[in-house]
Order: sequence, then C-alpha cells, then structure tokens
Amino acid sequence: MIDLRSDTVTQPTAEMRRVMAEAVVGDDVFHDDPTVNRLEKRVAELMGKEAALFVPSGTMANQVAVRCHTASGDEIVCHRMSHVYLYEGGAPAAISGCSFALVDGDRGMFDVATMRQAVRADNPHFPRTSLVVLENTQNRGGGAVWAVDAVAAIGAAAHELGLKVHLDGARIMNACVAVGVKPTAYAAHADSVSICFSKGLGAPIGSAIAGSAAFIAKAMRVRKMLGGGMRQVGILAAAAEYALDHHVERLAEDHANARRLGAGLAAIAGLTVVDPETNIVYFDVAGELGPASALAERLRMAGVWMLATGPQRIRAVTHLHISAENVDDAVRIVGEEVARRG
Ligand code: TLP
Repeated sequence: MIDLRSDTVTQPTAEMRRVMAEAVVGDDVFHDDPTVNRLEKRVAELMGKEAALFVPSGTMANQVAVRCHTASGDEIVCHRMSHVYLYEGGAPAAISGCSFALVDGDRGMFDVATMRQAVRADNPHFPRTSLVVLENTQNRGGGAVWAVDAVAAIGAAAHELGLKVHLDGARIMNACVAVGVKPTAYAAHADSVSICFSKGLGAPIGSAIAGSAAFIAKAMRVRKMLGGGMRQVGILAAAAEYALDHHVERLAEDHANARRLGAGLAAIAGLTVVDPETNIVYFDVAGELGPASALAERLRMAGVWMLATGPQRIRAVTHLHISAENVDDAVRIVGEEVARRG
C-alpha cells in the first residue's frame, strides 16, 4: 500500500526507536524529565523564543495558544482554510469561548489590508478581536509557504493594533527547507509558534509551542487543564530530538517527490493539480470522472491511499516512507483508474 493520506502516517524508524528506548526520563509534570527539558530548550532556541513546552499534539499546541492569548467572547482572525478553524473540533469555541472572523486569500494566505478589515472596532456591540492565527505551511492551501515579508507585515500590523499573533507551524520546517530560512525568520513576528514532530519529521507523537517565558508559564497551566501534562514523556521527546537531528534536511526529498507526483497527475486528462510548494498535493477530479470519494476508494483497492477532501478534490501527501519509485507507481495507478472510468 502506498499511503499518501498524510505525513502523520509515518512510523518511527528502527534508529528512532532505539533512541526512544534509551532515553533518560523523569516525571515531566515535576519538570524532572531531562530529555523533555533539553528538547524544550532546543525548541526555544530554534524559534528564538524565551521558552517552549512539549505537548501531545498540534491541536493542543494551537488550543493552548488560543486559550492563553484570548478571553471568552473574543474573536480570532484567520483564513477560512485554517486548521485551527476547520479541523480542531470547534475547540476555540468550546474551550476558549471564541468566535472567528474568517478571511479569504490565495492558498490560505492573506495580506495586511484583509486582516485590518477583519479586526473589529472597539465597541461594546462587537466581540473583541484579540488574536491572528497564521498557518505555515498552509495545509488546505496545498502546503503553501508564506513569504517571510508577508508574515512580518501582518505581525507588525497586528501588534500595532494590540493583537497577538500565533503561528501554526505544524509544518514550519517544511516551509523553512523550501524557502531556505531559519524558523526564527517567521517566528520573530509571532507571539507564539508551534511545531509538530509527528508529521514530516517522522516522530510518532508530539508537538511543541514556543513563546515568552510568561506565555509558557500560562501555557503550562492550560496544558495541565486540558489533560496534556505527561509523565515519563522523555521517550517521546527523544524521538522529537532525533527527528530534528535527522529528518529536517531530508524534507527536501518529500518536496521533490510532491513535485514529481504533481507533474505526473497533471499529465492525466481530467485531473487539475494545485502546484505543490512543499509535500502536499491537492488535485481536482473532473465531474465526468465521478466523485472524488469514489475514485479515492478505487485507488485504495488498487494500492494507493489518498484522501478525498471535497466532492471533487483529493489530497496526497509525501513523507519519510514515500520514494520516487512509489510516486511513479502511484501516478501509473491513478492513470489506470481514471482511464478505467473514462
Ligand atoms: N493535520 C492533519 C489533519 O488534522 C488534517 C493532516 O493530516 O494534515 N496544524 C496543521 C496545519 C495541521 O495540518 C495539523 C494536522 C494540526 C495542526 C494538528 O496536528 P495534530 O494532528 O497533531 O493534532
């Protein structure tokens, strides 16, 4: 099975498992886990922030940020294709009592003027706008990468308006490898930034959030409240450290494979590909080929697993376990299944 559903499907490699097995651990709720402490220090440095916190998932990273930066009744500005809005079970409303002001823009990104329009005037009739969330890379935008300048401009305007900025950096290392910048280039313009180790970086579990020392002190309480205070979690922090040591530069291979996949799919009549910028490939299936879900199901039977993410849209994500040869096989199988239907 060529599993292209997500980069979250990766399995820890033998070497990563060895490092996990040998990790020195302690009770992290008592701050006793040296491996977690080392990882958090490293993430803080990587992001150019005072402190960082290990959390179980990217969703918790985002929700901790939302809860810390907002008060009940506040409004969050983000793109309508953002993960924090679309895919987190309504958590900002449920956990933090926040509504959203959703904005539009190419591939999940937006500019300062668009952001400004979404910010409410200070008037008791309106919710209080308190937070802007950016996502880099932008998942639904096809792994789109923000220009550093664009993030800087939004950060500056948001701060001038007294708003906080959270950067959902689930795939920030993909963005950095694609553009050739350090994470600090983006993180410098945000009050908090997350990173996921369990996506393209190949760890089994875990994310981190970085920000000021005061923010992280608050975040620690929210993490506990959400049930994310973990004990001998150094075994997972060790996987994250291993991922940062060994799986960052290789993201370029995933990006090359995504381009290869995009080009192969684009050559199949009836498919329209969103040009991949990193490791996520979206394509639209022409109506006469039937619904995307039916094609995705036939592909699965034929050995290629992709996700139908809309009536005519399919997503395929390259990762650690996908080779150029797998991509060529996947393209051939998609071509055969599309032709069978036609
Ligand atoms: N994204 C998953 C699904 O939830 C859609 C995927 O397969 O792409 N931010 C971004 C930008 C994400 O893409 C994801 C996961 C998260 C946050 C949440 O991370 P987890 O799954 O660790 O909670």
